[in-house]
Amino acid sequence: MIEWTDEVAEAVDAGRPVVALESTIISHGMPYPQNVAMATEVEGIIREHGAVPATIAVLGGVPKAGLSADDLELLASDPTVVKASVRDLPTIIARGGHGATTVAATMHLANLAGIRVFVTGGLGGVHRGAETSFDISADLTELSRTPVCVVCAGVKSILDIGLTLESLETLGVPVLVDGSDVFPSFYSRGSGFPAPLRVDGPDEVARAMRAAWWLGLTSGLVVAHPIPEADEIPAAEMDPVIAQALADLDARGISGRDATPFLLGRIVELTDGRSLTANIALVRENARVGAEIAVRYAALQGQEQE
Ligand code: PSU
Ligand code: MN
Repeated sequence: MIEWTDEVAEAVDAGRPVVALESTIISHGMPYPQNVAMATEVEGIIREHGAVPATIAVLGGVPKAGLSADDLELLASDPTVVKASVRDLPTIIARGGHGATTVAATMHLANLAGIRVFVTGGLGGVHRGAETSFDISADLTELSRTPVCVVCAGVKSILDIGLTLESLETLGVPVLVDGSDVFPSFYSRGSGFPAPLRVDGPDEVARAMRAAWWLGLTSGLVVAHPIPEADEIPAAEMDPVIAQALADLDARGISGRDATPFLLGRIVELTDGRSLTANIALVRENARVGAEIAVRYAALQGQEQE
C-alpha cells in the first residue's frame, strides 16, 4: 500500500542507508516558503552524507515514502493538508485526502517501509497542564511500540519536559543524548534535566539500535542532539516567549490537535522569526547526524550478513 520512489525502494531493498523525514513540520510546523526550502535543503544534506532521504506523507490517500518537488510544494502550501497522527491515517486513506504525518504517524509508516532512522526537529510529549487536559502526544505511545530511531533536538518547553522524560522512562524508551550530559530543549542546549543516557557519536547510536532490537525491545529510541552553540537561543530568552504563547493558547481556548501548531506559529511571530532561524539550523544539524547514524547502522547490518 505504501508508494515508494525508485530511489527509496532500491536503497531499502539493498540495505543501504535511508533516513525518513516527517511532514507535519512542513505543513503545520513552519511558515511558507521557509518550510519548502527547509524540506528540500534537508533532503540534500542527507544525500551529501551518504543516505537516501524518504520524506513521508499521505497524498491523495496514498502513504508515500519519498516525495517529488511538487509533492513538497503541495505539503508546504495547500490548506487542505491535514495534520495526521496515527489515528488519523485510516480515514485520510479512505477519503483519498492529504495528510502531513506527525512523528507518530511517520514512525509508523517508516517502520512499514523498512526504514529504521528518522530525523525531525522536536518530539511531541506531555503538555503542561496534562494532569487536567490529558494532552499527551501519541508520539510517546508510538515510540513505545515501533522500532525506529528518532533523531531530534529534544523537546520544546511548550511541553512539560520533566513529565515527558518520566513518561518515556515508563514506556521503556531509551532516551540517548548525543555528546552531552544534559537533555536539550530544542532552541537551547540545556533544559535543567540531566541526560537520561549519554552516547557519543553515530557509531555508538548505531550499536545501541542494534542491541535494542537484538534484545527484542519493541520500542523505538530517541536520540536527542543539542542545537549547535552558534544557533542556540538561551532558555532565559525563550522562557517569556513560551509563557506568552501558552497564555495566548489559553485565551483563545485552543486545545487538542491544534495546540502544537498554534504554539509553533505563535513563537515564530513573537520572536520575529528568530525562532524559525534556530529551528531550521537544528533540523539541518539533525539531518547530518541522522544520515551518519543510518550509514553506521547499515554498515553494522551488512557486517552481520557477511
Ligand atoms: N514539536 C516541534 N515541532 C513540530 C512538532 C512538534 O517542535 O513540528 C510536530 C511534530 O510533527 C510532532 C507533532 O509529532 O507536532 C506533535 O503534535 P501533538 O502535540 O498534537 O501530538
Ligand atoms: Mn495532543
